[in-house]
Amino acid sequence: MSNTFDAIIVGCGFGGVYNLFKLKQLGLSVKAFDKAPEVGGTWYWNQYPGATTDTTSEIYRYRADEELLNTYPWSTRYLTQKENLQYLKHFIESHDLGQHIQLSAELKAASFDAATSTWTVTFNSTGETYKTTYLILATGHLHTPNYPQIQGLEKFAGPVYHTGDWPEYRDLKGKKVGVIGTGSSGAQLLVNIADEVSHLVSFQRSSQHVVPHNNGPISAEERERVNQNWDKIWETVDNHPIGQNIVFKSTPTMSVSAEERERIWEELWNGTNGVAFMYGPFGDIVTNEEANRELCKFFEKKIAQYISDPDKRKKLTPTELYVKRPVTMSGYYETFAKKHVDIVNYQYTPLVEVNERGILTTEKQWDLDVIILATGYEAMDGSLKRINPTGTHGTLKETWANGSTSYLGLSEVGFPNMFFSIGPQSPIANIPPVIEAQGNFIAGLIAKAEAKKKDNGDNKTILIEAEEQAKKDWLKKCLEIEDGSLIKTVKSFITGDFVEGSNVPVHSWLGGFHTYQRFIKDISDTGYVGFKLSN
Ligand code: NA7
Repeated sequence: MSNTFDAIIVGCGFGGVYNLFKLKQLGLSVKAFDKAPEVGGTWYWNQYPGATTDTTSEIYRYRADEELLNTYPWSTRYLTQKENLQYLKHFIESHDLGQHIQLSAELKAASFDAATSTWTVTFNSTGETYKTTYLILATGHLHTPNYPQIQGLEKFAGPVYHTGDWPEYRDLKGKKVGVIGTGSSGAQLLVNIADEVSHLVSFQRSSQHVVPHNNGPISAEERERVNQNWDKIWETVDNHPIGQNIVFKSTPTMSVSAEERERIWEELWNGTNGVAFMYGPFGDIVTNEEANRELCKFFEKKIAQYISDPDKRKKLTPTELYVKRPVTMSGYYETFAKKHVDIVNYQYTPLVEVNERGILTTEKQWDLDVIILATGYEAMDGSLKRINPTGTHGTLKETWANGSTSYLGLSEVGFPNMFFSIGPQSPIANIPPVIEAQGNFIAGLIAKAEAKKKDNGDNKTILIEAEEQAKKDWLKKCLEIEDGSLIKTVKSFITGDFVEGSNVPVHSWLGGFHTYQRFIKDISDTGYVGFKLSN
């Protein structure tokens, strides 16, 4: 195998595979690498019981492949981890991409050489080295697990697992299990293991609003309806703030009567998911505190319907606004109604330490056989910082000493011909459409550089680099939008400040997937403003 490529992609999850697909269409020589022994990225590493998409199945896929959209089967409203892996493998097979993929290859170093305008990348402890013109880091924005610093964790006698590092079956049958964290991973796990363990304790730093996702089988008729409406479905996705197949209206919450609100929310509770409450029939849930508090009251009533024990109810009722990543999982409150399922809310009984036997809180000692960390990720920039490529003026970590930055969530000044698939300041949304929007943009830029090289006729590499001013303007825009949103009032991976020691000016583009798509389309339509192409 030659050691020189036009493009190297790091990561073979949904992002890496899409970029491989696009760059092969340009006729480039491309190799995609992944440290895992299988493709799948997040869907390979997250094999904890119950791992499922929280986006509906018909839109958790590549819209670029219309034939596959029409023929590929799925069984339920939400895709299981296994189905996602199967889909990705099928996509790779149908487009004959497997020959361009190398697995069990962990990136160790990447550096840019200005004299030759090439990137040198080194894999594995064996030091296999490759040269490339373009480097795409598709390493996953939710990939590097967040292992929190919990006093005494290393003293625990039993195994400690992390939901984000769970590539194989683990036996929990009959065990006393403690789960720390209740984001989407924690909620899915708790519901799915409750009946096989002997005792389950959920340790919550802050309790979350959990809305049913109303999963169920997809009938042949429903599937046919989806097939008949593809264009309309993707139009809806393109107009939704987080890229969902949910109609998003601008109606202010308080503009309708209390009875009407109640009726609408009841309908959502019984038929949709958490996202529909945030970005659905009302347009101001994340911008108007009064509207948000009204919704929280509705959720409180719901929790009370499921949990009769007043102590458990208090611990399960969030005190924060409904602005975190919406957690959506049916059966969550029913699980806590079970006698062998307990909750510890740090707000009332803080964790003191982990010891050999389990977890000690200010209230009591919880004896455990297994501890599971469902504590999320060093989101957006964690994997990129670990790779820490060296550009023209130093390393990425040096560039990000005051917080991770980007231009458009996909490039960084000082790192020519290097791109991120979902870097910092990318939109928080249904992931496949964001991957496609960014992948199309990157492929367009590379096509432009390749055409320029051809026109020049000297075969000299064209360097694509974001301009400093364009990056500054972009970050200013991101900050302004964040300022106008209630999302910043609560810590989460979206705001980027929930991992100890993290340091970010603004983690995500909160203007919505719909506006981001239009914004980057305008940029590509006007000749990729903000990027300089030089050699
Ligand atoms: P999330 O959504 O980031 O959730 C992480 C959870 O872990 C959340 O409940 C956190 O509590 C909790 N956490 C984090 N650090 C700690 C410490 N130090 N102590 C106790 N609890 C902690 O990650 P997920 O894996 O669930 O989901 C990520 C995405 O994957 C999700 O949005 C879907 O798109 C799929 P907090 O709420 O911050 O108090």
